[in-house]
Amino acid sequence: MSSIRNIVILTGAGISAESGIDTFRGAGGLWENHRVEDVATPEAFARDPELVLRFYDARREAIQRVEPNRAHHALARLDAEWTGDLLIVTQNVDDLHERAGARRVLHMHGTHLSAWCTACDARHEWRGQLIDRPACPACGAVALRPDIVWFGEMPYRMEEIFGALVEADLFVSIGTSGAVYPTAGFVQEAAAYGACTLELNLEPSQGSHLFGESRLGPAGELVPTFVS
Ligand code: BJW
Repeated sequence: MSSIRNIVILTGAGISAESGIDTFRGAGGLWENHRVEDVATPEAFARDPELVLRFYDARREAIQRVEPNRAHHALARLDAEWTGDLLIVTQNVDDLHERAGARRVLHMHGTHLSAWCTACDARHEWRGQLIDRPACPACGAVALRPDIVWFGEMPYRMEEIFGALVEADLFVSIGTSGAVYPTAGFVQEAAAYGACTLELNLEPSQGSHLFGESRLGPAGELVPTFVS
């Protein structure tokens, strides 16, 4: 690692699996027989807001009952100790990186613990339910939705992410299937600008062949070994 100064780490649902949160596309990845692609869209919310809000209320409640695992703690240690640039870009909408102590975390797909008012654009920390259609604390409109990036919407802070990928000496992808864009393209972007690339995943992702190195196994074992 001696020539490495700038690190970008991408995390996906697999890093939280050992905390007890189901991944999206593995066993248990369906919710009441709905695929994530059928509930995580603005069209699904317009068509059946009750279904979508019930889905997110259940997930918001579930993530507050689980704890960070060894992989989250290992990354938090790296974050605390690494003196170069480091950015943990997570697709996850839980707060397990932060609860493990990581500070340099960017939630590109939003977070369960925030509600977004589509009337006045305010964001509010939110731990309870949305199914009762509460009013926005800022403007009073009944226009709150989960602060989650759905299919067809632009992920958050893309400019910052691409800036970090261009500068990265090392890009590490942990626990993500490579089935969703734009994240599936990050490895090629980083490699094109000269980064070494490493995948840590339970099984080969869709873009596994694009990585310089791929290590297979549970994140709770692979990530502490990588960090030490
Ligand atoms: C373990 C493990 C253990 C298990 N240890 N590992 C056609 C072609 C190309 C693109 C498109 C297309 N049609 C539409 C698109 C774009 C679309 C897209 O990608 N669709 C695909 C389905 C094809 N993308 C979008 O719409 C995105 N926006 C966009 O593209 O804007 C335009 C743009 C253009 C250019 C630049 C920038 C932007 C938005 C995507 C929003 C995704 N939202 C979701 C839902 C939010 C969360 C929620 O509802 O709760 O985000 S979908 C869902 O998938 C979630 C995740 O963040 C995301 C990725 O899933 P992830 O994390 O990879 O989980 P899994 O389950 O897929 O994989 C888990 C992995 O872990 C597996 O590999 C396991 O093996 C592994 N694992 N246990 C280690 N213990």
